[in-house]
Amino acid sequence: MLTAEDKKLIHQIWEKASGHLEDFGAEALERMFITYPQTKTYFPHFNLQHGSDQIRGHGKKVATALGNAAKNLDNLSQSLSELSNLHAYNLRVDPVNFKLLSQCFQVVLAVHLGKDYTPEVHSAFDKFLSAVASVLAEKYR
Ligand code: ZNH
Repeated sequence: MLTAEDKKLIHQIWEKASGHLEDFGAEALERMFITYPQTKTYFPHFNLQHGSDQIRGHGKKVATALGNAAKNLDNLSQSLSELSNLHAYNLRVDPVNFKLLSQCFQVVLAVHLGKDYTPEVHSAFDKFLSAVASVLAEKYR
C-alpha cells in the first residue's frame, strides 16, 4: 500500500521527470532490451537500434502512461483499465516482464535524479511500479 508520504514523493519526482518523458522512457526501454534481451521478442516490428524513432516514440507512450497513473494513485485499476486489457488480451506480454521494465525505469530515475533519488523515493517508486504491474497483469487468465 502506498502511504501518504509515498504519494507525495511520487508526485514530486514525477514533476521533475515530466520534462524528460521521452528521454527517460526510451532509456528505460533500451536498458530493458540490453539487460534482458528476451524482452525484444515482443517488438519484432521495431527498429531497436539506439535512439530509433520507434524506441523514442514508445518510450514516450510508456512514460506518459506512468505519469497518468502517478496522477491517479487512488484509482489505478480504473485509470489503467484500457492498458490492462491491451496487455492481457492483445499483446499477451508475460507479466514477468513488467518487473524487468520497472527495474530499468528505477535505474533511469536513479541515474538522472542523483541525490534526489533517496531510499524513500526508491521505496515509493518500487511500490508504485509494482502496483502498476499488478493492474496490467490482473486480467490474465
Ligand atoms: Zn506496454 C504498448 C504501457 C510494460 C510490450 N505499452 C504499450 C502502450 C503503452 C504501454 C502506453 C501503447 C498503447 C497504445 O498505443 O495505445 N507497457 C506500458 C506500461 C508498462 C508496460 C506502463 C509497465 C510499466 N509493455 C510492457 C512490457 C512489455 C510491453 C514489460 C514487453 C516486454 N507494450 C508492449 C508492446 C506494445 C505495448 C509490444 C505495442 C507496441 C507497438 O506499438 O506495436
